Amino acid sequence: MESKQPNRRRFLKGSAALVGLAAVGSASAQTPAAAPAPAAFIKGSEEQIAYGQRSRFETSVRTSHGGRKSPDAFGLVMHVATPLQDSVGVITPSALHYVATTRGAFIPDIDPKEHRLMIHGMVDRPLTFTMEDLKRLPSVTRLHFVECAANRPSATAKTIQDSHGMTSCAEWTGVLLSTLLKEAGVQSGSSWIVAEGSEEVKGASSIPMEKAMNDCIVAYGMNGEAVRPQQGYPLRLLVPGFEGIFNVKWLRRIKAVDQYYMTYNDFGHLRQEPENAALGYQIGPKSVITFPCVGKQLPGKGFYEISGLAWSGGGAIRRVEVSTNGGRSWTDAEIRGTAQRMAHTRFSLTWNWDGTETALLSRCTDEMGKIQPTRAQVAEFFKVPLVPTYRAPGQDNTIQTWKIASDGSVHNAYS
Ligand SMILES: Nc1nc2c(c(=O)[nH]1)N[C@H]1C(S)=C(S)[C@@H](COP(=O)(O)O)O[C@H]1N2
Ligand SMILES: [Mo]
Repeated sequence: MESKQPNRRRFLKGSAALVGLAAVGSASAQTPAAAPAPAAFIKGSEEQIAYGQRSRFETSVRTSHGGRKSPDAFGLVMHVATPLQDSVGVITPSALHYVATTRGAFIPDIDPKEHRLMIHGMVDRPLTFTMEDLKRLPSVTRLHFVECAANRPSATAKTIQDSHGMTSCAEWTGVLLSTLLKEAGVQSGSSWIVAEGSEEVKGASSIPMEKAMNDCIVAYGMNGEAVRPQQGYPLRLLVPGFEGIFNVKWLRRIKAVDQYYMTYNDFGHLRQEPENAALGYQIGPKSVITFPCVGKQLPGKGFYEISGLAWSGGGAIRRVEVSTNGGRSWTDAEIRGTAQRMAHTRFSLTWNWDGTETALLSRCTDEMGKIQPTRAQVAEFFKVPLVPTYRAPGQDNTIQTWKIASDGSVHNAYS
């Protein structure tokens, strides 16, 4: 990113900025003081030593999504959202990764020693892999986001967790699916795969062979340890940049076939209208400002770092622009770290709030040159009127607006 690097430096050099910064700490005429000696200490326990826990003062948690309580009265796990309002950097801790089950699921309790992955159908050599077999094969480790179709900007959600928390980003380790398919020898004429999970309803998805042979990962590792049960332990499919439902968890079977197969997932999920269906595959460029965001309270005018996440199914994020005046003008934000392909990318922009009512927006551009749209642009594209209740079809990647009131409270609005 050779974009506006100097912005921040220029900002910090300005004398107005220094006054602003002083207001961030509790500066006063008194002598500055470091933190007092701790009043209490954590007594070591075998458990803490064996598997670490976060501080008891850290309370950020996942919450049920879409009005479906999780777990429900039967112990089924439904949709659960990531607390993006508390996120820093780009990796979602495994314990906070969002969870989606298509119809609610009892999380399978799979013994990895018993688990098998079968590859069959239109292949020369049907194969069965144990977890040990898979771990002997060449591996890849890549940062990728997963996002559910239930994730959409909102004018009414009370938290960003509700509107945008059905996406997370983790470091995934596993074997490229192409390695396994080449080993099995895919027959000419096979143009799709059907990937199937192990739970009672056998969540399954049809995926184009071209994608299967490109960058899909049969993953056993997540953020440096085994994939968590809620994310598909011991094995899940990662289909980078495609809608969440393709990322089959508790993966047990991959069948090479010659056509799209309808699965349990198709009912009520992937629509048949062409524009909906197409939008369900590769996720478009999307970004959201995670600070400030709805529900936060700015203590007063002065210096802030606007920060957010951008991602795209079309590759790496090339550019993020932020507007601090309701979309009238845009400034290039800084990309924090290295933008990875099909991964959350952190951006930020320094901002000196003058204390008046305004609105913050972000929009990103991916390596294909695709730009995140407004709702109005999507409605125009599909030639439908932009009524207040208009929902962009498919995976909604439209811009989210945060309104800043003069009292510093932050509210949401549609773009
Ligand atoms: N076997 C199986 N795989 C599944 C699902 C499921 O219900 N069963 N849910 C899908 C949906 S809808 C999404 S959005 C992603 C969510 O992945 P996560 O729970 O690891 O965040 O998993 C997909 N894979
Ligand atoms: Mo989903």
